[in-house]
Amino acid sequence: MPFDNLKDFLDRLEQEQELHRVPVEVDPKHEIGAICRKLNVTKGPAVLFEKVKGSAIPLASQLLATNRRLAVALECEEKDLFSETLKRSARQIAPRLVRRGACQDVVKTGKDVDLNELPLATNNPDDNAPYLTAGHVILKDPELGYNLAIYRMMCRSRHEVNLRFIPSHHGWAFLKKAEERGLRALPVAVAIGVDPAIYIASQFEPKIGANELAIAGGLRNKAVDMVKCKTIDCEVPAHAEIIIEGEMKIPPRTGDEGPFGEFCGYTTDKVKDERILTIKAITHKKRPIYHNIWLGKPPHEHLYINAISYGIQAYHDLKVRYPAVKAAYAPPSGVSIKLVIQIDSKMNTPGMVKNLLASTLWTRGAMWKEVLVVDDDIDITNNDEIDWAVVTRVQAGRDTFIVPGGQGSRLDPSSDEFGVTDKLLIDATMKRGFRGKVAEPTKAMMDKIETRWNRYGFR
Ligand SMILES: Cc1cc2nc3c(=O)[nH]c(=O)nc-3n(C[C@H](O)[C@H](O)[C@H](O)COP(=O)(O)O)c2cc1C
Ligand SMILES: [Mn+2]
Repeated sequence: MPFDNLKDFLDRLEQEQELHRVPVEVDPKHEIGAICRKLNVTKGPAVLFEKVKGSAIPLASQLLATNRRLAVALECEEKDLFSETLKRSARQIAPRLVRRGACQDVVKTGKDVDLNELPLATNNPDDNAPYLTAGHVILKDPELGYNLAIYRMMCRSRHEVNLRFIPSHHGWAFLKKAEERGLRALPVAVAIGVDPAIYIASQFEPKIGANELAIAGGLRNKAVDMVKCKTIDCEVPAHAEIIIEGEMKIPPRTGDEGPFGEFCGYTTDKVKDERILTIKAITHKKRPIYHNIWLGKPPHEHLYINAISYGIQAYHDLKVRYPAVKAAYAPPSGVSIKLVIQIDSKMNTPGMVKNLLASTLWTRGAMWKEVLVVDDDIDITNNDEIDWAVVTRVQAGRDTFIVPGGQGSRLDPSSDEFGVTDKLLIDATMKRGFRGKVAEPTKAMMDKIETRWNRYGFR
């Protein structure tokens, strides 16, 4: 059964002993961020801060910060996360319009709009201001349809935030379309606190015009119900906890944004001139829950979700040319610029892996800085196994390649100011002449002990 809203998901997490409630008051400035950092390092539970200083609204964080919780969100086994997400994201179910939504139980417009009523966190010490990090931005265009993606927002005042559209992401293209159509403003709807399928779908990067809300429908196997916004021409998930309705003027007004602790683990030192979103309405449930995403030094949840969503994208790009590709994963410690590809070892024909490695350079916006290909006995979600494959199956002179000075991510602080970086490609598969035979119990024996596990007294 799909989750109908964030509260449903929190209830399930609580049943699974994956949610911790904090009853004492916490400070959204730095204290919540420090607790999130510790929970990331210790692989602790999701957390609901019931009393946040300065706000009447509780704050949930760390929702999907482990593969275990991702598996709870997708109601599958942890070991099937990649294959299930691949299968379900391909089966798209379009959102449908409904007349009423609990997200509009309370409506505040005009002078009543006050972002300070939300428990916006300042997660890291160098962040310039409180940031809204879990705003699911929904844009609509007559030709392109809907787009769903999380874009961070820096709080500027009671009714203004900076909204960061980068050229490689779709918000930018939707704004350009609105400009071409001669609109005087781009309507921007922001949903905070949604069913985890929508959160996960927001991190898919299908080509422009593809609808991430339909991917969410596929992931949850049920259409997302949408209601019309109160003040702008857009629709939002009816079950969301909180909705922000706003407009980006055309041409946009801009203002300083940053510094901010980025997903790659570093604070960008640059303050950038970014677009400003003017908020026309805030609507919410009667007793809403706010959602915060902590970003900074890995590990953190953004990287766990993108490990799968970006892995699936690379998989689709490569599978058409290389049928041997079985799965792809962007390990969280590799901050979305490291890719691990698993191949069907029986199909490892001479030279194929080298061609495959070279072909990865253009996938996912050419962001990859390190790419490994491994055999199908390697669990690509497990760094221990990946390291083992590298150290026992690679001869560096023969199996690694460097592509000097390629285009990569500007957020990698070791690249130059244009994001130019060397790329490391590693064939970590067993090649002809490999002398090892893996020492482990048979599959039959492993299956047998699995069925007896409780009888041995293990949990
Ligand atoms: C917490 C968080 C903050 C993000 N902030 C931004 C941002 O400010 N700008 C951006 O372009 N992408 C940001 N992203 C990444 C996008 O949400 C993600 O790449 C998405 O799939 C882009 O979708 P699009 O191709 O439809 O634009 C963020 C992701 C997360 C989880
Ligand atoms: Mn998109």
